[in-house]
Amino acid sequence: MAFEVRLLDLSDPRRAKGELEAVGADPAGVAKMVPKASFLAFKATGIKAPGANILKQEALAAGAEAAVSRGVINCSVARTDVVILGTRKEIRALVRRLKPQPFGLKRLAAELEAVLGAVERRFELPWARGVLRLSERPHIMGILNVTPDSFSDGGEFLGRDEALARAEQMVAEGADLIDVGGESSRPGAEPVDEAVELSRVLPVIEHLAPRLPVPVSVDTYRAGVAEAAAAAGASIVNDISGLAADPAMAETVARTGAAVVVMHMRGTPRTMQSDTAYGDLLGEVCRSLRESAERALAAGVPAEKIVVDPGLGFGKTAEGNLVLLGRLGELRSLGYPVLAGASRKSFLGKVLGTEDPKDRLEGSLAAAAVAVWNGAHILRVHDVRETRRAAEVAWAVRQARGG
Ligand code: HH2
Repeated sequence: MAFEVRLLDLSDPRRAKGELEAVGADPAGVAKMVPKASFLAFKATGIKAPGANILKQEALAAGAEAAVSRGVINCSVARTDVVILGTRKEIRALVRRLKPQPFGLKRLAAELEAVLGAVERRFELPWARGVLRLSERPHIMGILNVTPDSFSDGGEFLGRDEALARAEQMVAEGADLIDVGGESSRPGAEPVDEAVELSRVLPVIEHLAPRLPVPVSVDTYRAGVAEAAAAAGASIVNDISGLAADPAMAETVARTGAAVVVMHMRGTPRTMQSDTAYGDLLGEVCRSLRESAERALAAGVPAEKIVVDPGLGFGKTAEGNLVLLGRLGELRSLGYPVLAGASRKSFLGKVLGTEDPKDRLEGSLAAAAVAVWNGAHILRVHDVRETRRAAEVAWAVRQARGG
């Protein structure tokens, strides 16, 4: 090849700047060209047909593209989903053009602008004794199940002393948070009484929270358990129902000052595997997480204390979990840090052909590396030392690549 033509991956603006500077481009030109280097794609739903016609025209005028249902031309459909394609520069121009337009396009412009901002946001999660700088490196949440029946480690850490020893071991291995759970949420699990859940988690959290140098979270969907756990020193409420199971949960989280992880799940652990078909998996997960986050905000939880989680293994097929992991980066549009919990789950067992959750370490580490590569901020895991090391390598590669 006389001119050595090759591909460049300039999706990150910093990388684009570096490559443009490397050819000696004029600094003013670099500033103009960087927004043309990264290509973005957005999906929006329920745009009114007349609005979609205008959107299409304005997108083309801005140099971008908008794919709409063919029925919008003669208004044979009332509304359409749209896919918007363009460089950062073109999308910004489109936003400007949409702002004065009717049929909901002003609102669409605002939402596009919000997502553009969300994608670049950096996150810090405050807790009573410090701040977790979530954008500076991947954080590891060590799992402490004080249950007799959790799918991979049930019955191992039930006592206060065993629980403390296990938590201290995980912190020594590099855990940045410890997640204490008193009810198994494995597929098909029956709920336990609130009193039973409390009797499992409270003594452990009371004992752990003042002794550990890292924040403790409580894995519960019950407001009563969250309230007592926060009073006992828990800093985070990890709610697998995304604040939907208990109507008092959002307000309880706000009042206690705890942070919250809102996870996506369809149904309950008992029923979730009976309906795993989605028309648009990513769309539904994003919509549901946005609703959960809005529930938290409306109750008074500050935005900086909200974390979102797609709920790997909760009401999805094995294939669906792989899709979610591979497309995890799309959750950035929500504007909150992302937690991923793939550790030892059965979709990994399916790929590896292993029924035994403890025989899924390598799969869990590969999933952790993919999650970090795709922008996960927190990994919820059983094997802390191994995940920390795998995550560090994935993170180092990401940094070397330039974001
Ligand atoms: N997974 C489990 C439980 N809680 N919380 C969040 N935020 N994300 C998850 O992916 C998640 C979770 C299930 O795993 P585990 O705690 O190991 O098992 P069990 O529910 O059987 O105790």
